[in-house]
Amino acid sequence: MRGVPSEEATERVQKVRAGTVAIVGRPNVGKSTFLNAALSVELAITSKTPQTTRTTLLGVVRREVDGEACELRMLDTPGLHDDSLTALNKRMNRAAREASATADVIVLMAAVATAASSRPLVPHPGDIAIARELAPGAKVVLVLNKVDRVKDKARLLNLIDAFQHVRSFEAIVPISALTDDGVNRVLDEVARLLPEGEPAFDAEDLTDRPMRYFAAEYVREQVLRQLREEVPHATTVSIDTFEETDKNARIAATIHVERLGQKKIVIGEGGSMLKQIGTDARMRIAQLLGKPVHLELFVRETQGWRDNPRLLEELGYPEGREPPSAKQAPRRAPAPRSGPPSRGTKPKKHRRSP
Ligand SMILES: Nc1nc2c(ncn2[C@@H]2O[C@H](COP(=O)(O)OP(=O)(O)O)[C@@H](O)[C@H]2O)c(=O)[nH]1
Ligand SMILES: [Mg+2]
Repeated sequence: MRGVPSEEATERVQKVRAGTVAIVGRPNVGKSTFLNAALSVELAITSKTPQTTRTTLLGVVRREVDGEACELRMLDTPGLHDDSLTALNKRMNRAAREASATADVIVLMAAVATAASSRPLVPHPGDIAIARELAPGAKVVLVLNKVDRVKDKARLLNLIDAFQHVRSFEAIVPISALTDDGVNRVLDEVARLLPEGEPAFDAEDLTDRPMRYFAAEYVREQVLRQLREEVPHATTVSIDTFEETDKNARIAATIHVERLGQKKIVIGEGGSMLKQIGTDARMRIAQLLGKPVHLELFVRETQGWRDNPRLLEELGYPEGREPPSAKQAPRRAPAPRSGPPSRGTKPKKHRRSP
């Protein structure tokens, strides 16, 4: 027999939604910029060079939508591109396809072109191909990014219409990831499509990748931003030592390139380029770690690493990656401020770089 209802029974049970969200699209449309805007943290590396992102990166976004607590496990993916070039390109495309095949919701990102205002806006053929290849039953939100480039927003209607002829979308949201316009709307639309389920991550977790992964990525980001043409594509970074105390961190990293000429470019006149890369990367790593960083860089010629399966494994580009799970990570990057990342209160120290 039951007496007075217990406190637990009378407490309102809040529904929880949780799931994975794959961000897919062509290279350079702004997928990583969008992830960073969603997190309010510059976690992922971004640059003007296509194929900046080479591995999937998880960022955990929490928000309350319609009175329900939601955990969005967002997966930034490499851009889908022609992969006839190297084994690395094949692995990048495979990572993106695996993420979209296993995700609960897909964010298909396309960017508006900088077409003359007299010409109608049309989708890039690559966007159409990707939209067609997504599973017919998949829940897809189409995000049209870079609308800051279009003054007359009515021009977007033609673009939206063209996409709707290809497949059905749960929602279509025009945004500017760069100016953080419309990002919240995408997150709300996506959250509503997530299944009911338990959160997989602790409230303070931002990602499942360890800090040394970001240290390597932030060095590579500076190579991408400061050098042109073939050097960024031929570059990868490995961490030799990573020692962290309460007060600071000491990191030694090697920048691998494929040829002697590239090595000379990365080092620069009297070591000036390497010095600049080191200074900028160190600041970025220190920001995420929240403590001073001592960074030592080496440059090495590692011939043919992009086509060598053993070297690709060693350098952090595995054949396939398991879908994210809370158990996977030995050490996670901490959220760089107290409490779970919430939108709307962007701390100054995580300002976007130009
Ligand atoms: N104008 C404009 N540029 C953007 C926007 N979002 C991203 N970008 C730029 O597009 C380039 C590629 O961005 P990134 O996020 O690395 O693209 P990804 O390859 O799809 O991950 C970078 O130079 C970004 O600054 C946007 O909303 N508007
Ligand atoms: Mg990217």
